[in-house]
Amino acid sequence: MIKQLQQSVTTQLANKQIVILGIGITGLSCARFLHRYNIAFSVNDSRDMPISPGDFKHQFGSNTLVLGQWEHALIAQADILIVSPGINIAELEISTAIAKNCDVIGDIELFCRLSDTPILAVTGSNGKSTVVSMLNYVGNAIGYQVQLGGNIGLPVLDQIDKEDADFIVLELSSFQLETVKSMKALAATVLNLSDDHLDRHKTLENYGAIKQRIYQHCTYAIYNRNDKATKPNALDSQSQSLSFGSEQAQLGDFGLASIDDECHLMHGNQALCALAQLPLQGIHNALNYLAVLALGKAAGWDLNAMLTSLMAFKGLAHRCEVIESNDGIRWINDSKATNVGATLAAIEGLSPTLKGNKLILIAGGDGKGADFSPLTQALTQQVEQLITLGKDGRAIAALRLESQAAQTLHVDSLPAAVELARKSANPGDMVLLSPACASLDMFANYVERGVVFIKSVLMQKAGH
Ligand code: UMA
Ligand code: ADP
Repeated sequence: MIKQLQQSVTTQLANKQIVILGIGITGLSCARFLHRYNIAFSVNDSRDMPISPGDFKHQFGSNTLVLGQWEHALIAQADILIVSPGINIAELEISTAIAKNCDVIGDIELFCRLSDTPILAVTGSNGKSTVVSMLNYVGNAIGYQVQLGGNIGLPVLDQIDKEDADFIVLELSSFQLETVKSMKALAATVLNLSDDHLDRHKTLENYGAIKQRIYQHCTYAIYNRNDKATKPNALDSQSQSLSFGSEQAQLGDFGLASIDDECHLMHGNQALCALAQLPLQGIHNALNYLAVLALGKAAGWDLNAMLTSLMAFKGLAHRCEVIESNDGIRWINDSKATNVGATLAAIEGLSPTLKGNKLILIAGGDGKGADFSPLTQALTQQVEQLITLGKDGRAIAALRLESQAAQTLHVDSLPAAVELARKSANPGDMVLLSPACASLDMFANYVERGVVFIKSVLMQKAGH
């Protein structure tokens, strides 16, 4: 495999002018990869000091580094431009500099051109990290060599020459899919679609069309029957489709059914197991389980073996994560809910467990241009008290009824929100941090936001 890879790299990349845009996680992995294979490249990053020039020289020798602005002349002479996902090439400063015949790609596209490892590809507005982590866990547990890469924070070019893998599971964001052209996934899915990243993609239609690129030339297209925007618009004649959804499924598809008053995962009309037997609860997680089973089935994995190992998968931090607390209040950290769809899923998934107790929601942050109105019903009917913060917190608060004004408060920090929630919560009540917004207006990322939340909860518990 490595020998083959060396050959493909030489054929496709030697003697080309290669410019990497952005030197974050992705850009660094691209630079490391090219350097490993002795391919010359330049890097351009518009920030002043994303890496120190000394560090760059130490790692990458005499390859060029230009920082502090977009360098038109450098971009213009590129044969291949490898763009980091967070960089919007529609920005005039970049788009006007790109030469007509330049091959504009991302690290995922480069990976697809160089590797023949079968790909299980996952996108969607929510649930990507949960689904790819479960799939990776299950695949390895049942005896395959499975790698995990992509938007989850593991750049694919760091994986490409590690060891021969049976499968690679890719988490793909819309930013990454924008530059994907030649992926031929063994199985691909769009889990769901709701407003996200509209500051870059402008409309939900455009965002949805970018997500659809995951299905290009795939063998199995797996879609969510409950969300028609996930259904493949067009498929190659040799592609097959499979689906999952919250109602009873047709033969071969995946669904849910109530048996003896208990929700069961189903494959066609065959009951697989009760949802209650699996660790992650809520309808959104039931759909995640079905997506994992459908992807694994498409890869030829044994359904029963998958179910057995799914029982041991405990879920990821910052996604509806219960904070261990002995004050009787149910504190839930859902800091990863960076869009409206995730917050709706949390409220709808957790409300049935309230059993008459009240739900206090902490929400707000940077809404990335999203329309918050799909939250209206949940905010007015299921949330007793709403505490908002951040840049767009007041826009979320505005969805509440006038009669709820006394129970709708805006604060200027997350510890202040926790303090306020603590004062009004009684044992049995739930305090849910599920912001429906990105964290970047107040925190480095959602992890820091989640950690601040947990610390504030635990500090109060200790009586600080
Ligand atoms: N940069 C510029 N000018 C700009 C913007 C960025 O020069 O206008 C430079 C920055 O100075 C920095 C580099 O670009 O040096 C950062 O590149 P990037 O924003 O693409 O981020 P990476 O560090 O490469 O991380 C990216 C993904 N980030 C984004 O898509 C914003 C990571 O997803 C991903 O884990 C990683 O590649 C590996 O694949 C993060 C994310 O927030 C977790 N993703 C979004 C999401 O999940 O909603 C899409
Ligand atoms: P992503 O990688 O797409 O951001 P995560 O698995 O990290 O997805 O979860 C992000 C947020 O979405 C969390 O708040 C989580 O509880 C919620 N979530 C997980 N699965 C789903 C789903 N299928 N539908 C809606 N929300 C979901």
